[in-house]
Amino acid sequence: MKSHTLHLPKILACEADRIRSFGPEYVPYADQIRDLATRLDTGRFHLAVLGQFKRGKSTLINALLGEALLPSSVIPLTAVPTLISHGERRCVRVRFQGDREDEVVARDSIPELHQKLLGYVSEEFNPHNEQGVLQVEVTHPAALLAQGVVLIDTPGIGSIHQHNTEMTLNFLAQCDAALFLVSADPPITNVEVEFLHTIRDAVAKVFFVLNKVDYLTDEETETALSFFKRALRERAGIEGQVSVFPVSAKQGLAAATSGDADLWDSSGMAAVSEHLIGFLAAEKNAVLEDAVRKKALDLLGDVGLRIELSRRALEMPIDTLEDRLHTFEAKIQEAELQRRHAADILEGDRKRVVARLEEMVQALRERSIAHLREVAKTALADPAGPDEEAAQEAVSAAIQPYYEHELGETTAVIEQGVASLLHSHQQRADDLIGSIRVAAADLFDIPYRAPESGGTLSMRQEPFWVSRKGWESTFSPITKELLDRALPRAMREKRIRKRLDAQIAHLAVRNAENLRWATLQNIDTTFRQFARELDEDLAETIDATHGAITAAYRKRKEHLDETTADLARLQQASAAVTAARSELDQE
Ligand SMILES: Nc1nc2c(ncn2[C@@H]2O[C@H](COP(=O)(O)OP(=O)(O)OP(=O)(O)O)[C@@H](O)[C@H]2O)c(=O)[nH]1
Ligand SMILES: [Mg+2]
Repeated sequence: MKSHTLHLPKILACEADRIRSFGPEYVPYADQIRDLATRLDTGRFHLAVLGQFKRGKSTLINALLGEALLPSSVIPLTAVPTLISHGERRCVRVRFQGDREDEVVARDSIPELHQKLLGYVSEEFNPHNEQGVLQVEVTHPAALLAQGVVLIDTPGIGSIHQHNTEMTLNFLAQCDAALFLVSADPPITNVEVEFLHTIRDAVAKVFFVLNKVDYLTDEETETALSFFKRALRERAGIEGQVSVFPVSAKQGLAAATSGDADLWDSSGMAAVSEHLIGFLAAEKNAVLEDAVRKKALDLLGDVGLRIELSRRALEMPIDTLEDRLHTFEAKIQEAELQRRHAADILEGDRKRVVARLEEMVQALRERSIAHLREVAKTALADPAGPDEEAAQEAVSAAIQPYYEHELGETTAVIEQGVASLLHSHQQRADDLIGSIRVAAADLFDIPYRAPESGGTLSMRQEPFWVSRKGWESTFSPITKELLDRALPRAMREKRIRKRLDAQIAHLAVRNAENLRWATLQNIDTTFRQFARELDEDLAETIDATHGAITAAYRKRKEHLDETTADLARLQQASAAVTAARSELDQE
């Protein structure tokens, strides 16, 4: 498999150069093939370290990096996802929600970077993520990262800090694989089992790690491992052989920082790290390469079709050519009409998604009022008598976790709905575009091979909500004006309740509106981009087929044809493309 890695980019680069030499109309194909080669070189792979709070996620990443860069602690700590990718120098970039500019620190001193991270990613110094950090990006020279993997430290789930759980759940869509950590001290919990179900729905590949085995004897480790594997089978529904890596991340980190190879081995970290490197070198590339190879074959198919169309158009009797050109133009007109119908349906679908969102927001408004009133009611039920300020505080504290959860749920529902709608539009568009190619090939007697890649690499197949910027609407807390409007404390409970109710209703409307607005923007952008890309694809296909035929036709009409030379050139190009296709086919 590794030989592919060396081979494929070279073949692609070579073909890109050759195709470029066919003429200016072939340059866009050459560029796309070159992009595919680059994509192989830079293919980034998101590997998230996930688990309940305090299982040692940050420590394990530090062990993999070989130094104590990420903050870790005995209290729930990581509050913001940290993405660590390869770079010559250590650098920390803090990205904020909204318009605030990134903060960048590039230093070689680990304690300084550690301190910087502590200020932004930790629950202690950035409680409830009050600084509005979106995520933190770190570059680091560790060898593992040079493979194109991005390690992601995530906030632990299930702690008293509910917003940390939400942050991680909302982040899952951006992960390609996960390292799921449990620890030897408490056995696997229900929260973990439930979380695992969610992870497996979202992520293609999960590795399992049992951490903190330094607390256990060898015998106890064996017992803990078989208990964990059984739980994975029986409670998390994971079938077949599961391998679980027993490790001590803490010892691994000590080994890495002191350069103690024996301890690195016995900590279990050597096995984890080798396994990851092996996986990245083999499976990761295999998946990416297969997609790239298919896409390259499709592009070569397009180039071949274009060449053959030009060739036939130069060769056939001019009357026949005119005839077929007419028939083909009628086909194109029909396809354009169908595309307009499809655009109308797409617009209708967009409106239906928006209507669904409006319904969800309406329901959320009502639900959130009920929920927050319940919070206020519980707070007011203090036996010492109703305390308005305490109730307001309780409501304030409940707002962020509540709306974060709701945001996650709304996103999931809308995302899924949009994805399946666009998927069927995509299929219809692929059929339409395919039918133009087939018609051209049929009319001009060219063998036709249907595309293989099914758009696997095209952007619109990627998660639609790739960027969550703008999603993290700042949840409105109780504002100063609302508090100031509050009357003196010595009021009867009923009046307090009434005032609180009004404040809650106001908050519910504002927060639901924030969520509605951010989601609406995402829906609109997604649909607009999608429609634009379909139109571009259609225009490209028409240019490749109709453009090639009419160019040849014009040449002949204007008696510009040096047909023999042209034909010889095209024949050569066609043979080269056929050879390249069969080479890629055998890869
Ligand atoms: N004994 C032992 N302690 C460990 C090990 N790994 C981590 N710890 C300790 O466990 C505590 C939590 O470690 P962290 O790395 O902060 O855990 P985390 O999963 O990142 O925690 P959150 O970010 O809060 O979810 C720290 O006190 C670590 O020193 C281990 O292998 N053995
Ligand atoms: Mg952590």
